[in-house]
Amino acid sequence: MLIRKPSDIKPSEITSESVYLQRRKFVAAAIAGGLIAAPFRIAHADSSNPADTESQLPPLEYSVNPHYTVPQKANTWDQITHYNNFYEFGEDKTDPYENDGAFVSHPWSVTIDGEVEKCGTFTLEDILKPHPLEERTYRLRCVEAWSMVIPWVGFQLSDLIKRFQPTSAAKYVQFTSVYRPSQMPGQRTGLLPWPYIEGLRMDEAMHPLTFMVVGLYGRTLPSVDGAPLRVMSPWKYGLKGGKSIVRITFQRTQPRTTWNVVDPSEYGFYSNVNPNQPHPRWSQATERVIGTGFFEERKPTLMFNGYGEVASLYAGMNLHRYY
Ligand SMILES: Nc1nc2c(c(=O)[nH]1)N[C@H]1C(S)=C(S)[C@@H](COP(=O)(O)O)O[C@H]1N2
Ligand SMILES: [Mo]
Repeated sequence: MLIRKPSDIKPSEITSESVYLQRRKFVAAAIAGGLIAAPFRIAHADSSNPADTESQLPPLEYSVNPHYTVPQKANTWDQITHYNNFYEFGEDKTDPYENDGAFVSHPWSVTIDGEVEKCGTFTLEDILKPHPLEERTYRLRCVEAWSMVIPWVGFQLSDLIKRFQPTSAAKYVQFTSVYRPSQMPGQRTGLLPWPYIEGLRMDEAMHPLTFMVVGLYGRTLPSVDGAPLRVMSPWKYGLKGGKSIVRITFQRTQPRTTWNVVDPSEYGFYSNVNPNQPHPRWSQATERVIGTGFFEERKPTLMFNGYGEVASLYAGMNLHRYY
């Protein structure tokens, strides 16, 4: 995602997608050939076993929800934690795991405010207490046309919303990510307007697929994936899933979400996965499947990322206008 205005960027700084992909493939080939140490495993492996220091993350108590699985094999722990978008730590996919060393996600508190009966600031423990955790394996499709399959641990957002009782005026939910420049080097730059803001329409937030994530592969969520709490609506592009959430605000009006503010022509509020709605600078018809080796697999992108059950949320809406 190019975020600076083209006029601010020296031609020498621009990496075209194809050059970028070639570079990645060179790196992949070098790793496969044993030239350099693997920063993550290239081929699909049976790896729920983290190989790095985050294997120290505490295991969680949860049950597997058999309702939410996908036929594809899940990506490995190392792939899911070494190829991230988390601009608070920098722009490149490897920046989060390189730059997250100072980040502290415990203790944590979350403010619930706006059009809601039970507003206040709560410890993460109080937020989580009534919710049994479950594992759901979801597809993740980034707007940049790559995808992964990820076994998250968490709970349904609708259960949290019901607890806090939004008023009838609440039509949208806004998620605010943490602002902590001392621990997040990307926030010491103007990479994005901080803090990162995302949001959903109320019916999208209440949809059973919308998940509050606190874990990965049965362990506490690594910071690179949005510790300690992040949101996930798997039929939307990954950018809708705000990480490290500190505030949940119920609103009458549509939130001003970060990427939409940065470039409204490229990133819509809805950001539903839609192979028929190209990004202005690339097609969304297919996606690179992360972790499929040197000849990285490309597969067709499915409407709503394959989660067709959400279609009724958008009945009668022009999805080209509301992209
Ligand atoms: N706070 C915050 N949340 C964020 C982002 C970010 O930069 N900052 N990036 C988004 C994007 S573009 C994607 S694709 C997903 C990536 O999630 P993952 O790194 O856990 O795979 O996180 C989303 N949530
Ligand atoms: Mo993304």
